[in-house]
Amino acid sequence: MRKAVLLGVTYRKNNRIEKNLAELAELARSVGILPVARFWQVLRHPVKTYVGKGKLEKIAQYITLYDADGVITDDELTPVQKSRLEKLLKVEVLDRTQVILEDFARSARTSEGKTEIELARLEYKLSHIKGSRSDLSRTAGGIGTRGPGESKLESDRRVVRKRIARLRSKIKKIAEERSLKRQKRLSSILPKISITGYTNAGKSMLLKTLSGFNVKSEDKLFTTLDPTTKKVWLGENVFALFSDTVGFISKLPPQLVKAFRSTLEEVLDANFIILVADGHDEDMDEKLKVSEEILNRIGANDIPKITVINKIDVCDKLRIRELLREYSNAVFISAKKNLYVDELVSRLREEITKDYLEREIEVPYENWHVISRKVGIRVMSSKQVDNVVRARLKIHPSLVNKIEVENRVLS
Ligand SMILES: Nc1nc2c(ncn2[C@@H]2O[C@H](COP(=O)(O)OP(=O)(O)O)[C@@H](O)[C@H]2O)c(=O)[nH]1
Ligand SMILES: [Mg+2]
Repeated sequence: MRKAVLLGVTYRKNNRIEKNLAELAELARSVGILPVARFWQVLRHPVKTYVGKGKLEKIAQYITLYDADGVITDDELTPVQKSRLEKLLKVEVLDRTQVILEDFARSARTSEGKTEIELARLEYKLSHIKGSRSDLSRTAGGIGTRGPGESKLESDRRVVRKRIARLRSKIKKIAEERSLKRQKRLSSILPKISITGYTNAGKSMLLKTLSGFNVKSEDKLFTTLDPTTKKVWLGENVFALFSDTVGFISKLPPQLVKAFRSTLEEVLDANFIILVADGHDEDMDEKLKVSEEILNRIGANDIPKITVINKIDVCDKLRIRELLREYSNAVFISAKKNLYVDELVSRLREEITKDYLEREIEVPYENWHVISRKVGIRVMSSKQVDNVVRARLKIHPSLVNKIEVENRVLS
């Protein structure tokens, strides 16, 4: 699916539906689908075609007009609703749950997260095989294929159930190994920073802007990393690995809570957490509160965290003043317009090297390029005098001994 029309229903007149559709639009974009139009309808009760027949005619026109090849619904559909919509609109139909699953699948990096998402996908599939029996028998022949017989359905379900059982035991094993691996990664000198926050806060944009801070991309070692992790130069020879993470979602289908959690648990591998909030969103306070609760619940409360309020380019003066008062510890940026991102960078540089030890050393010039590029050494200042370089460094505790032994320490 490349271009989709978004569809929502609400059973009460309220303004949530517009926000839900806006969030759905962002979810669609993040999985590479362009939302071309949005429709919603106030209904008294659910109907078998999700929205009313009259509305569907209008939607069909828009599908043609915009050359859309699909429809995404804001709610999970029953198999009956899905097949009726596809039949009437003659395009592929996805529901919110499927798009979220796809989004999660793109964010998951650990095998635990990936497996958990595959499990959620299979469970979705299973519930849709189940429901499809009565549906198919009623519409058999009408959609060009014969409904599969009972035995085929039974065997389909058995295959899926078997796979689900296998995945469950795999997840158990992975979880046991994880704590071990985590220890190892945390002791690495190159810090890991997780960018977290609600969908649409600007996490991916921030990662993109930060990537622009790289002076050169000579670093072959990291070109094989997945696209959601970037090694970023923070100045003074300080580097960090930044990872985009799965976004929090307002209307998270209950059956996806587990998959979401385990995907999010990747942040437990981080040395720092950046919590991005959309300063232009009137629900920002609430969303920040929920985000912090979720992070605490997965056990991330002991990881240092910086709150970043984004999109200040579209906030008016009054709003900014209000935010400054409320969130005096936050960093205010526009990731898109690259406003104050350098301030965030220097704050991170300080955080990362907080426990580094300061030394002034004298290094023969021919050794300088090795030392000045070593991960774990922050170069505060340096001056070349004849054949030696005098430098003020902040050094990762694990490297101090080696540096002191190999060079002349001035102070
Ligand atoms: N005005 C403005 N829009 C932004 C800024 N950062 C991100 N956006 C927009 O917000 C939307 C969501 O951004 P994205 O990075 O995909 O959010 P994510 O879901 O958190 O990864 C996109 O339409 C971006 O163009 C910003 O600093 N200012
Ligand atoms: Mg994103």
